Amino acid sequence: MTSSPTVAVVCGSRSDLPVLRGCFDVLDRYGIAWEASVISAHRQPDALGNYVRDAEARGVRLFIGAAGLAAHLPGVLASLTARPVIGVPLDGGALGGADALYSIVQMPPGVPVAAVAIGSAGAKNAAHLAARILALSDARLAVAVEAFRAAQAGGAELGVDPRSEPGTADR
Ligand code: RP5
Repeated sequence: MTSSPTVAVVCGSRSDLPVLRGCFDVLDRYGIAWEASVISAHRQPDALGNYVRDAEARGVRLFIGAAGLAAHLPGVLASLTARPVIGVPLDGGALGGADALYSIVQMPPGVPVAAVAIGSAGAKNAAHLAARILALSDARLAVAVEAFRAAQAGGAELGVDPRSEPGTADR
């Protein structure tokens, strides 16, 4: 690879890709160049090391690692690079993603991973957090982040009547 994206998204399996759709959409919305790869920390550890070294050399500034089950991928990414790593726990097994969340969030001191929520919400927030980190040194991105916050703030609804919402009685 010769291109130089800003963000590298790595997931542990092709089966993880569908839930990451929101991550890619948000990165696109901010105009952040990204690339995605499928490299398992358990199944292809040497390939992961080679990839991170190559990505850094090409100018990748931040890594997003997404994995389910015993989700060591984000932590191994953080062991291979000094650049920020955001970990997305995925719901891939009997424990509903709590297994991946604990794996990602319980990093030893000195090897930090920023953990986001399980599944698609976390996938989107990984991209939003990446934008906020990169915006610290990117004025265009800082404007885009503030524009998103302003648009989101416009969604408040005052004086709603919950009894008029369909299906609320069943919840
Ligand atoms: C993890 O194991 C992957 O990130 C995936 O979430 C899970 C299952 O992988 P596959 O068996 O679908 O390849 O490493």
